[in-house]
Amino acid sequence: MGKIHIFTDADLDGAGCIFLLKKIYKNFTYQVTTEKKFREDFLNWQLKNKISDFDKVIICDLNLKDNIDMVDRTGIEIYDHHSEHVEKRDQYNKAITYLEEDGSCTMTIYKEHEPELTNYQKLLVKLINDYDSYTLEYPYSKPLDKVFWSYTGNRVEKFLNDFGEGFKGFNQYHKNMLSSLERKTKEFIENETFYTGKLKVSGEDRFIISCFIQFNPNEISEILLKKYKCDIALLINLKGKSVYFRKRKDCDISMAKLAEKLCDGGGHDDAAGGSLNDTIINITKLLKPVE
Ligand SMILES: [Mn+2]
Repeated sequence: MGKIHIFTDADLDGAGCIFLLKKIYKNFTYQVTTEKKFREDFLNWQLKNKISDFDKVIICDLNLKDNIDMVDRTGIEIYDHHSEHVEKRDQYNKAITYLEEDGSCTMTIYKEHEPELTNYQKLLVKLINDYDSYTLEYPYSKPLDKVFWSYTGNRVEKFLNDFGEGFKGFNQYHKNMLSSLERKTKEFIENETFYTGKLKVSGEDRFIISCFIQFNPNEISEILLKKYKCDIALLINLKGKSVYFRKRKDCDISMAKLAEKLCDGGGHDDAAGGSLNDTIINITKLLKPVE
């Protein structure tokens, strides 16, 4: 087997893809990127590498809807599950594509190759899929995502070290981290100032809840949506100059589309992100502190 290089997304699902591809291909190089950084990373990689020198170049869990022209090349294999990308699968001519509306890209790869896994490893795949689809059927999937984001440096390697043999529960380090995060989140919800107001989206007034954050956006937004009975949570990370959106489950607006419209972002229907810009700042000016 020749050389393989993989580009994967920076989140838990992207790590799950590497976990499965290791069962399928054993040896490869990989790099972690994001939907936003992909174009630049892929072009930079090509300054030093030629696709034809590789047996294949695999790209997984990245919504390439705006980059199809760049990646539709012989020798490239693409796995993805983002609906906006799947919708455009007919635009590919040369690349081999596995574009399916699965709960996660990890599941897309699993279904395509069905690698031999132990029961613990199958459970890991289920948890990643449960988390990425935000079905949250299993109590361990959310904590698993938190453990993943708690890693510093090379998260994928650390994740593979801890869970390469599958999910056998959390170790003491994971448990300590999770309880400290829980404490921090609780304190944040109790003490932080939140802002609320109405924003017209798709012709209707939507109730927004907003705050500044630096950690745990998924959980904090969920708590806020419930507590303040709002449609959309808009969380702003000033340090990271980024914005995070999450909607309540039965709200009919796609956060991916909203993020794209407001701040050149993207993601999923339930949650999405983008960069902090003037549009977002102007929206926050309309919001008032919750009393
Ligand atoms: Mn994914």
